[in-house]
Amino acid sequence: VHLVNAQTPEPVFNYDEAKVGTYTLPDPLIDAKGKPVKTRADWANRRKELIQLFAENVYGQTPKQAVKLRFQTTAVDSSALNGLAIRKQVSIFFIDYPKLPSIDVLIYLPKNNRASAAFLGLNFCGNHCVTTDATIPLSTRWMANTGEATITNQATGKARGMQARRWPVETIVKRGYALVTAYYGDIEPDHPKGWQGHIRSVLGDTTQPDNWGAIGAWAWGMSRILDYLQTEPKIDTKRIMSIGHSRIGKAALWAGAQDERFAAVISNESGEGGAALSRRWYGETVERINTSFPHWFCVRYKTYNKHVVDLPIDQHELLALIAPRPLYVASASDDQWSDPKGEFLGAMHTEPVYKLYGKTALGTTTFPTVNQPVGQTVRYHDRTGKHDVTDYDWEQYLRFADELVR
Ligand code: GTR
Repeated sequence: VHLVNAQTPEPVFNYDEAKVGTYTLPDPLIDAKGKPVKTRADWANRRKELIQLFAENVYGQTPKQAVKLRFQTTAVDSSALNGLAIRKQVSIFFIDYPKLPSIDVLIYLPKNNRASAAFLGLNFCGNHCVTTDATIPLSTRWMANTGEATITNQATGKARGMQARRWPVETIVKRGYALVTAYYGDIEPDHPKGWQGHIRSVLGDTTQPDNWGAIGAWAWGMSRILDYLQTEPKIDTKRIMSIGHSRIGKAALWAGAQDERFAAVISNESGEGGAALSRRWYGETVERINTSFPHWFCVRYKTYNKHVVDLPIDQHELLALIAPRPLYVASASDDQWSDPKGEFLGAMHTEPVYKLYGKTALGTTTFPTVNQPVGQTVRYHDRTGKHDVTDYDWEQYLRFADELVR
């Protein structure tokens, strides 16, 4: 992964369950005025309130104005992946902001007679790193330096296919799903000054403590890709899933929380500021993330660095905003920095909200053993291995999609 700021964990990070401490989580079904949320209609209001609370305190406000888009198909290959798929490349331009770079979308479509469900997820290192396909243009956008693959913040030929292992395109397409991806740095390069020349330089208000951060921008970008997909006849617009790993997983959750057109959300090791409860003192903390990555969240989030208990929300409520849609939260047992238990508990505490819809969320309060997926409308696994996206993870996501995103 690309660490923009070196991670120098200090003072000492807690990895001892006995030292997590006690905490009381805010109740998603008690509104800001202390009134209980009893019906789906009540929840519809509470939902808006929670989105506002996350905007004011965590991710910043997503600008509401509609932005005019122009979609330009730059390439189509009707026999990609040895004839298995249609590969399409589409650039999204901003009509009123011609200086902003386009979002360059790479799409693999199964050759079906019907519209396909799709996984929509941003990538870390350019569309050229998702596949070894040498006809995909090498992105010229800013990239974090990673040895030979990126030199002076530019991708080199060595970057081709670098993260192909994380994107099993062939398997996805064979299972009947489309894959839609774009480089997250097209929306905003991942460094403190990355907002300059990108969407946050033209929308939002930088003087405000709840001006949006990079995660907000990435989430917004996912919704703009979704806007494009609404026009793509080969995609079933009612079955588009938001998916993301780690920091991009945080964005995938925030995108799915705000934009109900996403039919389901998959969070792969999103950790702090994603699926993991903030009030647990375990692994990464609010203070650490705000220090390592000051540009990710709104300025007000930093005021909670030493006062996490004062947050009016916790991350289980972000997950609850996906209800009643299917949600997958995944952890890895060697990725304690992301706090697997905290991610499990985040998923678990969505239960009362799904219940309002007559649905079972996780349906268990027992942290599962490794490689044992659990849950119903909300699913969870803690696989063995490190911070990554593996075939095991995709196997579970495909089954989840087969069963729940029909
Ligand atoms: C880490 C960060 C995590 C996670 C991760 C990643 O350095 O502390 O919150 O976002 O990066 O994106 O891989």
